Amino acid sequence: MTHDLILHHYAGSPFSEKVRLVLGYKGLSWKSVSVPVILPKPDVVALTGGYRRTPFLQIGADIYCDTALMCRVIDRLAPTPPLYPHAAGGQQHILAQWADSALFWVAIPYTMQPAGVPHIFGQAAPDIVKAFAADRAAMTAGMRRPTTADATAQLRTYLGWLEQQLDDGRPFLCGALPCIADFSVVQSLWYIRRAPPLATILGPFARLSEWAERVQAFGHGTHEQMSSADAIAIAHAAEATAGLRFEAERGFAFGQEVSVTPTDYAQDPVTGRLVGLTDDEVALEREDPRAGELVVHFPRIGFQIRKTDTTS
Ligand SMILES: N[C@@H](CCC(=O)N[C@@H](CS)C(=O)NCC(=O)O)C(=O)O
Repeated sequence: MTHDLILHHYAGSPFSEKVRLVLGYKGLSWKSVSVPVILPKPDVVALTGGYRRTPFLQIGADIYCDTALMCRVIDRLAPTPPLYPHAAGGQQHILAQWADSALFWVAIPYTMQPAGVPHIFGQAAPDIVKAFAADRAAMTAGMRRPTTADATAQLRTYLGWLEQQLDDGRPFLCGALPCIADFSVVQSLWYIRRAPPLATILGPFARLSEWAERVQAFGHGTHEQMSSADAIAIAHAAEATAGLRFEAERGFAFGQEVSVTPTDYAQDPVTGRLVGLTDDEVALEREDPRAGELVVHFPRIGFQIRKTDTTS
C-alpha cells in the first residue's frame, strides 16, 4: 500500500465501529483521525466536499464515503481473510443492507431513550446533549423516527430473526466464516450494549449474544492517532488514484459537473467533475483550498447523481 489507511471517525459512532472491526478482522494498521460528533466539521468537509456523515476513509487524496464502499475498498486492498466469502452467498449483502438501515434505525432510538442517554453521553453537560439532539433532528428532518415503544417492539422482533439465523449452531450469521453481514449487524448490538440497563433486551437471545462477543473479539487492529491538519496535508501532497473505470453509456459524460447526494438522511450534496462511474461506485474530482485536488468516492446504492451544469 502506497498510502496509509486513514479512518476519520469518533469513538461512539456505530458505523465507525463496523469499520474498526473490519480493520481488526483483517489485522491492519491504520491512522485514526477524530472528527467532531456534530456540525460544524470544517476539516471533514475540506476533504469530503460537504458529506458530513461518519466515518469516512482517506487514502492519500482519495476519500471514500459510506461504509458499504469503504468495506469493499478495504477488502480489495487486503483480500485475506475475505470479507465477502463466496460461501456466504448473496444473502450476506442483503442482510448487511438491512442491518445498516432497518436494524440501525431501531437500535438508535431504542438506545437513546431517557434510560440510555446517561450511558451514551457519560458526564457530558446537558447543553451538549441538547446540541446533539438538535443536530440529529436537523440531519433527519422529514424522517419519522420510531417512538421508544415502537423501537422496543421492532427490536425484539429483529433480534428474534437474528437468533433464528444462528439456530443451527453456525458461528457466524451466514455460516462458518465471518462476512460483511456480521459487521453490519454487530454495530447496532455494540451500541445497545453501551447502555447496560437497556442491553437486557438481548438477554433472551443467547446465541446472538455469544455471536456478538465472537465478532467483537476481532478488535480494531493497530492504530495511531493523527490530527485532521496532518490528514489534510497528506491529501494535499498526494495524487488521487488514476485509472478509475468510467462507463459512459449511462447518459453522463466524463468530466461533467455533477452532484452526489445521500437519498436517506444528511442530504448534503457534494459537487465535482465526474471521473468514475460504474454500477457500484461514483467518483468526483474536486479541489479544496487546503486539501488540494481530491477524488471523492461514493457507492451507487443510497445516493443520487444529478448533472449540475446545464450546458452539456
Ligand atoms: N450509510 C452510511 C451511514 C453513516 C451514518 O449514519 N453515520 C452516523 C454516525 S454512526 C452519522 O453520520 N451521524 C452524523 C454525524 O456523524 O455527523 C454509512 O454506511 O457510512
